[in-house]
Amino acid sequence: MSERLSASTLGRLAAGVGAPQHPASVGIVHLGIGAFHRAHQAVYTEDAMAADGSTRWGICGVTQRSRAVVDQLAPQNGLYGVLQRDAGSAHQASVSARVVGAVLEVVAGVEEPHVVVARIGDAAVAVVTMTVTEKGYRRAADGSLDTTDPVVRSDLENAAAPGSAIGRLVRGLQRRATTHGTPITVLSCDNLVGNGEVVRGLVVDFCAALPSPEGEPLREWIASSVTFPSSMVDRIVPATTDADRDEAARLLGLRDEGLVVAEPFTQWVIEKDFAGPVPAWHRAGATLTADVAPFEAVKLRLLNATHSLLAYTGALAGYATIAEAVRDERLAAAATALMAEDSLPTLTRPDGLDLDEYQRSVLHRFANPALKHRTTQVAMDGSMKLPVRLLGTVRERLRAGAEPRWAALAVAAWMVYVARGADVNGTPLPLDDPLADRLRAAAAGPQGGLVDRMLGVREVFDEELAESQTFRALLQAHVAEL
Ligand code: CS2
Repeated sequence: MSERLSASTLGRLAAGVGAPQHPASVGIVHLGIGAFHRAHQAVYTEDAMAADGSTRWGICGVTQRSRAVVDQLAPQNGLYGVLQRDAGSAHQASVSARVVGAVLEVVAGVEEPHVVVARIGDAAVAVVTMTVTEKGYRRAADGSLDTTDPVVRSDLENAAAPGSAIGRLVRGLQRRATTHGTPITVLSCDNLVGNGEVVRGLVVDFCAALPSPEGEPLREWIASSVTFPSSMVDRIVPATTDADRDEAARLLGLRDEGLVVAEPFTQWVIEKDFAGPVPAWHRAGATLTADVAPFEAVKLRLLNATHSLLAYTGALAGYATIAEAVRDERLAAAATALMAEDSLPTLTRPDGLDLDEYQRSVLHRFANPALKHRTTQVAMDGSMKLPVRLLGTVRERLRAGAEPRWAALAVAAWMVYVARGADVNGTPLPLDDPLADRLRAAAAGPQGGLVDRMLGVREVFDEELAESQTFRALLQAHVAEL
């Protein structure tokens, strides 16, 4: 049994493993320190510090609900490894490892909400980044803040112990506003359309729901001192397994409970709208631009949409991983057609991006057999993901008089996934979704009425989609075939 990775054992790190930076202080608070943040923004931040020699961009990572990441990282002084898995040549996958030191603190949000508020309120902190997943924003069906949500309600009433991501953020901003008032940048890194605008809107909703002597001055301060740039993030980061940790122990020479695994590809496009200083992310490979929207649409509608198609059709067909699903010729053909026939006509080409090459690269990345990205992992939270990655395409194609056949296949496969709850071999498929009970209730009943019942779930399908005869007919034909 090898020793555990930490500041005191770092000297024993195996030769050839990339060594970490040592930031001197915290300059970023990150809400939602899951595997994705550790393999993406934290790596860019570490590389940015290495590029310009700055040491002020240590990260204070906050867990949303569980304290698992605190238990993984606190005994390791925030250090963790990133295992990069390349598909490699036909015979040999290759793997490389580095240790990242950008995370200086990890806070369990549920246990220490006051620490989160104080950290966001700290004048040395200039950036809050967020990966709280689609459901973590607690939006109502119309996209506004769900003020009927009990956690949001409690955050509105009680300033001391906020439990929602938006509550923590706004209470931290309030601390800044009422102490030193130093401007700050809030940067969402979740897969949402216009994620910066979304967060700004939710923050404004939160302020508006506060009693006006409290909410109004806060809203004004935020309008003048906080920016909400949008950003597009991309890197495939499957859930870490025990086998990954065992392999990392051999590679690092030290045991690492905070390990994350990722593909070689990584991309970050950030809207250049900062309220104060930010790390030199552009020197670490990030693209700063005036308009993120075209990049974001390309990523959501080509990559994420196709991911969901492969996840539902693949899981139903009994494939455990995305790489296995995309090796099935019929599924690969459907994925290719979804991108080329349905998504592509809705996209504007971002400067410097070749969209044909992009589509090929998506399939190539999905086919990486070393990643073992589970279809059921991508299938999670379908009710939150489908509207963002598929239904926009469906709506626009229908309006253009076209039949979004392949996007409809993805949606139909999701409906069947929910209804059947098992793959072709009878192996159960988990329904991990905040609306799980509602979806199960809608799916129950004869298969003939499945599409109608599912289209009635207003949190997912608006009236326009639910009433489209074309969409309904496409879904019915696919469900009958699946
Ligand atoms: C995936 C994404 O789980 C999912 O829904 O589609 O997490 C995907 O791997 C990332 O967005 C890639 O950047």
